[in-house]
Amino acid sequence: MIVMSIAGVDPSAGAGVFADLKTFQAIGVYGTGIVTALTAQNPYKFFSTLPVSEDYITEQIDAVMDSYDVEFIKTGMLYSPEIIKLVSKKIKEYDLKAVVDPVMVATSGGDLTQQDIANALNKYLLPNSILTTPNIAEAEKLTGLKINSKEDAIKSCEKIVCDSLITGGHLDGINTISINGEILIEKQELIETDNLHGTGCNLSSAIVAYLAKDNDLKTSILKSLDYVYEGIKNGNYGTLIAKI
Ligand code: PXL
Repeated sequence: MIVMSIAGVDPSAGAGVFADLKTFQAIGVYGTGIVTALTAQNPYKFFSTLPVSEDYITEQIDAVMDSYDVEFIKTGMLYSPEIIKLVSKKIKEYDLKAVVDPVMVATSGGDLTQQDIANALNKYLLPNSILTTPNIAEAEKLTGLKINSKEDAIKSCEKIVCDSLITGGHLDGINTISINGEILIEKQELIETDNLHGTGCNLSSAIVAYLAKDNDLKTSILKSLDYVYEGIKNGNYGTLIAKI
């Protein structure tokens, strides 16, 4: 059970590849990590981004695929339309099942993408993916539809070109799931906390880990929503990391 994260590095390790690896480990799968960009940030402040060249991202993916048998991957911060294109090419080349966290803006307001990447995600990556996990703002960018209610979220979910989970942290805890055209609503209580940095990263990597452990997509999503919820309650992410 070897999985892969293709994402950016957050050195404070609440988000990005480092966080993904911790989640893979916690759920019991072996994680590999492809770095698309370095960032300098902490949960409160974003300083800067240093993208990795497309050639070197390609070399990292090929190096891992050369010796590991990977079936499920997640993608996080992909930074540019060019990186999105190369990742979707690799997904096809290696027949990978991808869960896409369509990362666009950091919680701390940092520059996680070079420009508007919603088009490139819709055109190149999502049609070749098994699931995408946008939050409300990302879903609005992907679909062009405003989301103010459960009904709006359902419409957006149905418009996204692959199966989708629109997370409900900014919609009263209402998570909207669309699998094979079927809608499922999973409501969670909101928790009063500032311990939210990286929750999206950890959610998508948990889904990949549960998929690799032979759960179906719906079960993997529901288990991952619980996993992240417990993590938020226990202070496992960004800001309260010292409590571990
Ligand atoms: O959660 C979005 C995200 C993804 N990837 C990296 C990040 C962040 C948020 O800060 O830093 C590298």
